[in-house]
Amino acid sequence: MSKTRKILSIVLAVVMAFSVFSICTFADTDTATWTVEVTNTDGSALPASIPTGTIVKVTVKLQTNFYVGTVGLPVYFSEAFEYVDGSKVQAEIYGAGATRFGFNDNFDAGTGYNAVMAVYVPNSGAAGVASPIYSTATTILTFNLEAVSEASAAEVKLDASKQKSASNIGGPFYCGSRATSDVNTDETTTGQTFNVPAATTIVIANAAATPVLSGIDTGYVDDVNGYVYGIPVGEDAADYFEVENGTFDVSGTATGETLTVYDSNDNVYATYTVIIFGDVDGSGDVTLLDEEIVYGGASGVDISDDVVFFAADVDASGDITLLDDEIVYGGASGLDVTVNPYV
Ligand SMILES: [Ca+2]
Ligand SMILES: [Ca+2]
Repeated sequence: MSKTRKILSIVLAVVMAFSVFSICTFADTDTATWTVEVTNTDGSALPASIPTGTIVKVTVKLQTNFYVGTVGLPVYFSEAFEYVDGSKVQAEIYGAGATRFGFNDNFDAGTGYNAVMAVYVPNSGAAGVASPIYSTATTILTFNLEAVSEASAAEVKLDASKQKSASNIGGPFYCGSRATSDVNTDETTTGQTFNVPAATTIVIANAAATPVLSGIDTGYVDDVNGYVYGIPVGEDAADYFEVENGTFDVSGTATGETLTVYDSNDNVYATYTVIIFGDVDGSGDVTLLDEEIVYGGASGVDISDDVVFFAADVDASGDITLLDDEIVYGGASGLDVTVNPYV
């Protein structure tokens, strides 16, 4: 038995002892309203469908018209989800340092579901310990789940049938009620009305396979710089690349244009900047206008644009010199400029 389980067992034993003493007391006007929210981990709304591998955040809130006693909170989720180890946060219900916690991330949920079980017991000897009334919905538990397999309607839910009651005394879902904030007074653990929300259902789709962009013929993918090059002047850049597990388009064949890679769900996966060596002004060909810029760079004019600099360094030396200018001048005069000086 792990240390966590052992502590949980002790806490549960304490809870059971409470329930034995409290079973004769009913408070049928007491109402607890539970709320379950499933969001992205930053709290934003989930999209209509999430891919496997997505981490979602579950937030459980409680609102009461009574002073909150011992709480047992099982949260159920379809087997398409798995609890993310270490992700749970339990609220200090009875004041800072005045709450004893139990948590089981592998609670017996029955067929078709996994579950976590959170337990809160006031530490009656702690300074400042008091039962609160939650007059507004108050977060008492958050944890994360990972979507691990495809599902058309994966559920996250509380289960009203698990509520502790006179006829279901072993029910794990309960919230003790007190008449005052004094945690040393008797509490009732059955008889409260629980308002439990309908299950939250989530569509989990298989994650798109990772797209892989590669060059055809002289086409070259420079993943370090985010550039694509190796395209002869006057040729169509689209003919020099291909994508496995996706598609791509390219905005034009000139320095500074963009090649965009999409996954099989048509989501943008990556973008690259097109480089045509010697075409430093982005016109798509190599002319004396390009040569002027390279000559300026070789003469000490600062070329601060990384893309322009890369296209002007046609000998791949790492700086702009008169050797680059000579090559670009040749290109403007009809000679070939290498499509990839890095190979
Ligand atoms: Ca040009
Ligand atoms: Ca150079």
